Amino acid sequence: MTDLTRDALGWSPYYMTQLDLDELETLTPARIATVHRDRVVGFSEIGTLELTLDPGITTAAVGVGDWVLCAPDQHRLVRVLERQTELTRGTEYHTGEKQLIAANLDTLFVTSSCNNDFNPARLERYLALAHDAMITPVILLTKADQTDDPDSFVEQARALGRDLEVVVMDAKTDDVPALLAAWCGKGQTVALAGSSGVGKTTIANALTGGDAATRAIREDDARGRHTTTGRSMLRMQSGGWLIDTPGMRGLGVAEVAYGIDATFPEISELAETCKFRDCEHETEPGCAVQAAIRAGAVDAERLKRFKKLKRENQYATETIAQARDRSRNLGKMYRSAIKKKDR
Ligand SMILES: Nc1nc2c(ncn2[C@@H]2O[C@H](COP(=O)(O)OP(=O)(O)O)[C@@H](O)[C@H]2O)c(=O)[nH]1
Ligand SMILES: [Mg+2]
Repeated sequence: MTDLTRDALGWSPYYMTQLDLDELETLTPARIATVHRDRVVGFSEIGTLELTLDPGITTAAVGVGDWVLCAPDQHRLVRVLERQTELTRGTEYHTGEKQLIAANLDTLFVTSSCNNDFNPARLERYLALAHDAMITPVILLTKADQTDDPDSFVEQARALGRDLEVVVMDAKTDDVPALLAAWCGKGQTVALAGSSGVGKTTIANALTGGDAATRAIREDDARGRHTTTGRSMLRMQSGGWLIDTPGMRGLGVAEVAYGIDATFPEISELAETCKFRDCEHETEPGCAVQAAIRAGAVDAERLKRFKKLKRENQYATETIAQARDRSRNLGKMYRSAIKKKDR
């Protein structure tokens, strides 16, 4: 891919200020488009670069969407720049490591359909992950053509947040790029999250003008082995970038307490005014949340889901903390064993 400016790739002062003068003169910024097991592909002002990693940088430490500095003559990736946002999943319970899904996203399209797939708890989970990462969530409701009452789905979706943007569509026949233009302009980066079958690939294809589903597979076939993680950054026709990852289904929540509060602002704000700091919002005296439920200002179902998500997050957060302790101790043990051997 050629003739791309840094701005077109999503560059901003946030990244620029991380460079010192020397780096500015000698290194080239590139945005990671694909991560393979042993090397990565980046887009830059001077074209597409195949990069090998300096010792100390693993493909686990660099993700699709990352801004990096590289020495293009040597095809060398030197440094990963600090991310503006990172979407992670907390699945690596044995090590406590968070797995990066996408770096430097501006918008997460949380996708569901106007049918049985519509599940408030699942949508709130994605909203919590997005809010926690400071990524703007937008709810996309597909299959508007398969219901008599798309408005009721829109209404239910809007109730899942404050000032939450909701876009309803028939992804197969509507002008999807026009409907999503506000988030897909030059240099903007988006990703699609949602269950299998809701229309993510259909929307991705409409935005990129290509066949996103088959592209990743072809990359594998060409080499005769599975060399990609299946994650890549695709250019949208509107000038933005779509990060296409298979890791967007069934995300667990961990260490996203802030994001959960931000997803349920009507509850978390009231909770501050409860009589007891550790109020469980059940039968305690002076509970502002229960009072609001009685007054009809807060949805009792939202409270149930808020509490459930909090519990899940707390459990996962503790499990991860324990795993981190364990692997830290294990590391200490190995190091002291090696020292003893060397002596
Ligand atoms: N009727 C209708 N079908 C849709 C819509 N969006 C997607 N589909 C169909 O739903 C199926 C699953 O879509 P796909 O994009 O593969 O979903 P993904 O698993 O989320 O990537 C395909 O057969 C699509 O053609 C829509 O808005 N309306
Ligand atoms: Mg798909």
